Amino acid sequence: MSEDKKIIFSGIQPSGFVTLGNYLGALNNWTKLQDEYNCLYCIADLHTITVRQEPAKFRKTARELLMQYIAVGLDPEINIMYYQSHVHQHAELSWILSCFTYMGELQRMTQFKEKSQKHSDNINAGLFTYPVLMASDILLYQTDLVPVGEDQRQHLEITREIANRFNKLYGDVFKIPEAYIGKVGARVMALQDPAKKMSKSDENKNNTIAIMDSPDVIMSKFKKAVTDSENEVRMSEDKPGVSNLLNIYCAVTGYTVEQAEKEFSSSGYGDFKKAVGEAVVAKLEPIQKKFHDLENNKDYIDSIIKNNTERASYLAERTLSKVKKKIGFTPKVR
Ligand code: ATP
Ligand code: LTN
Repeated sequence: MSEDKKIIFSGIQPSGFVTLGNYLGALNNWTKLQDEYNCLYCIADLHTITVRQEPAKFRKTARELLMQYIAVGLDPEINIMYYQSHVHQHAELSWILSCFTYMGELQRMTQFKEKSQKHSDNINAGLFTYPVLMASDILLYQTDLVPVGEDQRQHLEITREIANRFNKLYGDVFKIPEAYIGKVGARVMALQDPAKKMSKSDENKNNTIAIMDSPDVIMSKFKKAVTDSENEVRMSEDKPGVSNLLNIYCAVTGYTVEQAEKEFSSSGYGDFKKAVGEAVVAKLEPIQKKFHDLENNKDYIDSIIKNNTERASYLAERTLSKVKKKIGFTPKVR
């Protein structure tokens, strides 16, 4: 890591195949940052167990997520990409910071409210303290910027609160991070229900496009996407389905909304949806190819995991040991 570059940290949960929402809201933006910043990207597997996982499938999904990081263009020699559960400092700092976080703050988190509604049979304490673990991820690396989608903004705010609170008590221990939210693709909505965000753990697979979906599947999901009773391709709050498709189209092609509206000014929804599907298929094709190449390269992936875990652990330990000292824990006798 070069000392003069700012630090970027982010993560994605291995809770399923990466969606077009994750790609446009997060991964695609990350690939543009790797030269200018020192970037760390974790596979947030500790966060994932806030919802029950089937062990074999979980392990496979986590491995595939790392391969998708690489396939979208994140260079594992430049960026530090690793599993959160391999770096024990995350869980340790999370306990410490949970003692500097108030119940009231956590109760206000919309993700907690949403997830506890969705998993009403398993509202566990981890789901509640999820933002503290996320704050620990970020603060461990003295992060300057956190590129995430709009849905994570609130978690960033609480991270800053916790860091400021800690710093006030103990001096400048943590860098105060800022959210870094891309404009295009910041929030991709579910195709069948554009009032909610596209989410990789959604049970209705017609709501999501996985970046590994085949061209046929992608085309058919766009064909089924909800629009409205008009037949006018226009960005508008009262046209959430069409607006979402336009947003996707612009994000993958690089066109502005005005350009896209003009392009489809005399098209019906059928043609419009087909064009959106085709643009997405074209964008994902090279990613899918790279992913399949990586599937045949087990040793390479293993070596990435080993090296990057070591790099992350070293940095994480620097902050954690400082935190422990400041708090007044008794030093180990060597
Ligand atoms: P889950 O379904 O398990 O909650 P998710 O698909 O919502 O997963 P996360 O792992 O929580 O995704 O998020 C990974 C990254 O993708 C985050 O930076 C998040 O802001 C971004 N992201 C997630 N969903 C969307 C979306 N629909 N639009 C834009 N960005 C998104
Ligand atoms: N909670 C995030 C994933 C995540 C993350 C992080 C993002 C875990 N740790 C640290 C940014 C920084 C999510 O669900 N998108």
